[in-house]
Parts: sequence; C-alpha cells; structure tokens
Amino acid sequence: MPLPRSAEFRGGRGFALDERTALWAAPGTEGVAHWLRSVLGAVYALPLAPGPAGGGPQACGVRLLLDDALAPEAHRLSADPVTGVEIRGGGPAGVFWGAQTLRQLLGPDAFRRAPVRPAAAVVPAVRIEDAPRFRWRGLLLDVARHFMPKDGVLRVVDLMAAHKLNVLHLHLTDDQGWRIEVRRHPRLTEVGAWRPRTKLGHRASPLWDERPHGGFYTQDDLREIVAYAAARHVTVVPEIDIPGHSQAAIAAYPELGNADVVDTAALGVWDTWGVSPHVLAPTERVVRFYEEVLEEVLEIFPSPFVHMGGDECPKEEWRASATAQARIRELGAGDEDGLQAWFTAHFARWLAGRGRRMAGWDEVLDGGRPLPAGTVVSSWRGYEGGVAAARAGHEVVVCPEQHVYLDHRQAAGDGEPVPLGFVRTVEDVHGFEPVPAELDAHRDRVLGVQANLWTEVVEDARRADYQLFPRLAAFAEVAWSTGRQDFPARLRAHLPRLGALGVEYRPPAGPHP
Ligand code: TNX
Repeated sequence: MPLPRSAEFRGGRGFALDERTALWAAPGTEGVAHWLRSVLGAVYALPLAPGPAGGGPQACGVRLLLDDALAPEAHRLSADPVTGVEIRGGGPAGVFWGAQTLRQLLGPDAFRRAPVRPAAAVVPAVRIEDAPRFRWRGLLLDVARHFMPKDGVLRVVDLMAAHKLNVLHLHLTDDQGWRIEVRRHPRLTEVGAWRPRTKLGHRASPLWDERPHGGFYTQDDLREIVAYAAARHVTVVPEIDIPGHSQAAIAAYPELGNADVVDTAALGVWDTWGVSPHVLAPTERVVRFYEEVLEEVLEIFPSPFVHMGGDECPKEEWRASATAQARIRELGAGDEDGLQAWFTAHFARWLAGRGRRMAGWDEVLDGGRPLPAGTVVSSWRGYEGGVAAARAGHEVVVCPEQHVYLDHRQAAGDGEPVPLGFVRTVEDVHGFEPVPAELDAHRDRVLGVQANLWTEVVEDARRADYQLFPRLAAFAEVAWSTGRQDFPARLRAHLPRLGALGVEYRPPAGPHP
C-alpha cells in the first residue's frame, strides 16, 4: 500500500534477515541505510552492519544501489532466498521508497518500535518495479486551529513516508492562532499563539468548550521538523496565510488591521470557527511587515515553494476603509478583488526574486491580474480553479474539498466523533480521480494531489489519527499508483501495520480485523 506498478511474487522460500546480514549502501544512500537500521534494528535485533571490509556489495544480504537509468523516485526491489535483497533507485528518494516497500514486505511486526520475540524477518521472493504517478503527493496539516506539538508532527511525517507521500503543507497561521516564532516580531507568538478559549461549535464533549488553547514552534523546532522530513524525502511547505485568515496576527500587532474601520487594538485571537471578517490592511507597511516575516521563513524552510494562502478573504473592511479605497485608486486595482490580486502578485514576485515559487489557494486567480509565471495553485473549490490555472500556464495541486478534505466525516449517522461536512468514506477517497476529463488536456500541469486535514474539531494527535486513517492510505494510492485493484484486501492487510504503528484508525465497517 500504495499498489506498485508491478509486483511478481515467486513463491517458495524467502530471504531471512538475521544478525549476520550485512547492509551495503552505495554513496548517496547512507541516509536510507540509517533509516532502515533505525526502524528494523530494535524490532528484530538486527544490526544490519556495513559489509565486511573490502567485501563489496555481493558480500551483503541487503544492497542499496543507485541506477542512472531510473527516474529519481523510481526503484526496483528484488528479494531472493540466496542473493538477498537489492533495492535500486534512480536517486536516494527512489531507494527510500523501495526501503518503505521492504518494510511492508516484512509484515506488521516491522512497524513496531519494541522488540518482537521470536523475531523472524523474512522477505518473500519478489520482484517489484515502481514509480510514482505524481510528483507532489501532499498532506496539509492545519496546526493553526489546533496546535500539534513537535513530536506529533514528526510522527505524521513518518506516517506520510510510510505511504510514500512527500509534501507536508504546514498551515502555520490563521485567525485562531499563529504558530511560527518570528524573531523580528515576537508578539506574533507571545500574543498570537494563545487563545483564552475555544468555542467548538459542534456537539462535542462540553469539557472541550471554553478551554484555553495554544502553542507554537520555535525556529529550532521547525528546523528539526524540516531536517527530519528531509531525511524521509518529505518536503515541508510552510503556509503564511494572507490577507484573510489573519486575525491572530492583527491581535498581536493591531496596526496590521484596518484600524480606520475597526478598533483593531480590541481584537483578540479569534475564539470561534469560520472566517473572521478582520483582514490585513492593504498598505506598504503591512507588506513590509510580511516581507520581514518571510525573510525568517525562508531561512528555516529550504522548500522551493512557499504557500501564501489567499483563501476566503472577506472584503467588507476594505469596502468601508478610506485607506483601502485610496489604495485601489492609487494602484489602479479596480476593486477589492483587484487589491487582493495586488497583494498576491507582490509576494509572488518577492519570492521569485529569492529563488522560491509562491503557491496559493485558487482564490489567487481572482481579481483579473495575471499571476507571475511559476505560481502554483492549490485547487480546493472543486476542479475549476485548477482548470483555469492550468489554462493560464500554472502548475496545479489538486485538492478539491468534495473529495480529499479529511476533516469531513467518514460515515453518515451519529457514530462519528467529528460530524462535519460531506461524508467521505475510505472508498470515496480511493475512488477519487485527480485528473478528470476537464483537466485532461492539461495533465502536464498537474503537479500532484493533496489531502487536507483542517483541525477546527481535531484537537489532538489521536483525533488526527482517526480522521487520517485509513483514508490517507487510500489517498496515497491515488497519489502514487497507476492501478488500484484489490484495494479491500490490501487494506485489510494494511490495518495491522497501522495498528503496529500505534495509529488509532477508524475501524472499517464489519467485523474488526
Ligand atoms: C475551508 S480550504 C478552508 C479552511 C477550513 C476548511 C474546513 C481553505 C483554503 N479554507 O480554512 O478550515 O474549509 O473544511
């Protein structure tokens, strides 16, 4: 899981790893070797020592090799009772995804942390050839609505990597919280990371209501997350949402808001779900402030992409504000949408000047100003934005809310702890086709797909498990695989792996496995 392009099981004896099995890592694949030792070492008491000095790869039972003939993420894995296991990848990422496949081949115990006894690490005789369908196989984690402590994020990275997902879109700022330390503007977290209470606004335990909530990542925390993810071939794309979804920032620095129409000094971090009407003022001063924020963001995140949000920006304040109206005239922006487009274009150019590409929600297409080349559009309001963006020559990440919003409920009826939105079962997610007919002519522009976990009602890592799984396994197949056959049987075989990882997945209908 996800299904490989081809897998040929040969039956008969497999290859048994034991304490004498050596691991050969070609230059460039040492990180994969380190990862394999760290996951298999303790469980099976396997040292997987580097081969005997001068012995060469042939002397080793597990061999990690690079092969120029393959694409960077493509790989071939073969296991043979005599010659052992060989993983060849086009690049280290390909070898790493092959190593993830190897762990699945070993069986559920390979997903445990603690030793198993008796320990039998046997790889069935097999030949696998594999490569991903999409380059961007993403998961959005909203750490703004509910903060997830660093260890929880690292665990999500591991769970993503186990499913060959490779982009973690971290939604770091919103009306309800600011989660990234900015040294130049400390109040963003001193004030913006804390809310006195949370009105859950759904039928949940009354204990959750009115509870204070908060937290933020220091820059060192984020560097650790980035490095941990990089070692697992996962890119962390930070999101700083502008010009809407910004009330936490305005609560910290009232001058960021439209002070000529509301008393921004009286605003706190928002304690309600939904979209706050309080948005950034469209002034040079605010632009400069966010450039200063982004300067620090770029130092922390080496990602080629920086997401600038752009979704759901209410325009009432700008309509009422003399300052905003003057800006519209001064810039020749036409109207409020044009003003937002000016914001967006400014940061897209600013990022491009620093060698990065801006990503934005599909609202960044509104406002009649062409987006700078290289902008990536996250198509969330159906496919429409994706089609328009692709037509305009932009690359698209397909993530329609009807299909891949994992905050939405997984079944009808009263049984769901998070009874939000559309019903999206694991089968629905598995059946999702990211390139429908209307996008087909532009399939080259589809950079990839993304599932989004918004966390208004996902208050901790265990609830996140329930919302993510098993649907994220189905989504991974959408993102990685070209075929999807026999999913129910493979999902049944996959659940014990999740169980061994300690994932509190939603049990599928029917008898519990
Ligand atoms: C819409 S998707 C949002 C989020 C909410 C989500 C809830 C998008 C760009 N904006 O702010 O959390 O719906 O499902």
